[in-house]
Amino acid sequence: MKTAFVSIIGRTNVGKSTLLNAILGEKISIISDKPQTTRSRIVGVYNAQDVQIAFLDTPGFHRPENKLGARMIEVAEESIGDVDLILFVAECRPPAAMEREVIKKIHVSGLPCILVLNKIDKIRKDEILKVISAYAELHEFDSIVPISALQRDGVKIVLDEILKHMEESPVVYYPTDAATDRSERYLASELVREKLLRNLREEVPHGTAVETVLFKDREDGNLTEIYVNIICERESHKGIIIGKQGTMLKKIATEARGEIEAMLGRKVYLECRVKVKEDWRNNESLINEYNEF
Ligand SMILES: Nc1nc2c(ncn2[C@@H]2O[C@H](COP(=O)(O)OP(=O)(O)OP(=O)(O)O)[C@@H](O)[C@H]2O)c(=O)[nH]1
Ligand SMILES: [Mg+2]
Repeated sequence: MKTAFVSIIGRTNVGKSTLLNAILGEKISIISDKPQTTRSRIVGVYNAQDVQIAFLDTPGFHRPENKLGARMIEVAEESIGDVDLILFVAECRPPAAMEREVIKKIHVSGLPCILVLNKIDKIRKDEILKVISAYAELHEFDSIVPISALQRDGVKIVLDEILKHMEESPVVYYPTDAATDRSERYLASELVREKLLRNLREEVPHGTAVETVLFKDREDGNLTEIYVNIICERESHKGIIIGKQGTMLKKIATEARGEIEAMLGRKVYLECRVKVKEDWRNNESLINEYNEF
């Protein structure tokens, strides 16, 4: 077997989780158009004949405005450490200060690094070469691959590049039939959080967390009962999340239930309660209670 641990790092919102899901052909990590979607490190396992790649999807680099953000950055920085290879994902445009800072960290680590320039569907073809040479001046990347994770364009090339860096290993680190190290219980809470991010605006979704309080298969067979708490920061946010006559919460729960059913392959009963915890994103113990880092 050939195995490798690969960290996917980069600024927030560049498409790291979209790339992971595209590589795996399965939704492991949640995605949204808002920054700071991924909050903790999540392992996605790619299994093929004689090959296992454990990808670490990580929170995106950003300027933190609270203790939760600072913790997320720590998680991202730690992910640059003990791996075989780094996939540095950036949008395909000239490198800005944030990208230069991340490159410094990569440089210090001394690890091999593939630069993935994402979202090429949004720019003109002749721009791509300019961006590649701007990046090539900053660091000796092992390779630079322009892709569109959204359109699955170039994803296979990324995999081929990773395969070049893999070595024989006497041990396999993850079961060969599982695509992630996370429980269904955790993935269910993440899917609810994704729907909060997709349906709500401004500060409201960023101040939410989701905890699964009960996850139980009914004895008669095909139904899983899931009870979750949606935590938000303010009483006024609670009103927005529930919406007029409960319409918003119903929409969020219906969308989440559909995806959880697809993931589990069975019917789901999902109940969501909304709770307020003032300013929990600045409270260490609440941050640890509501997140599995
Ligand atoms: N146009 C375009 N959009 C993309 C592409 N890849 C991802 N996106 C979009 O970019 C946004 C962010 O994607 P994510 O995968 O959540 O980004 P991320 O880097 O994981 O973000 P964080 O978890 O916040 O760090 C979503 O709206 C995606 O649909 C792409 O190739 N092209
Ligand atoms: Mg992400």
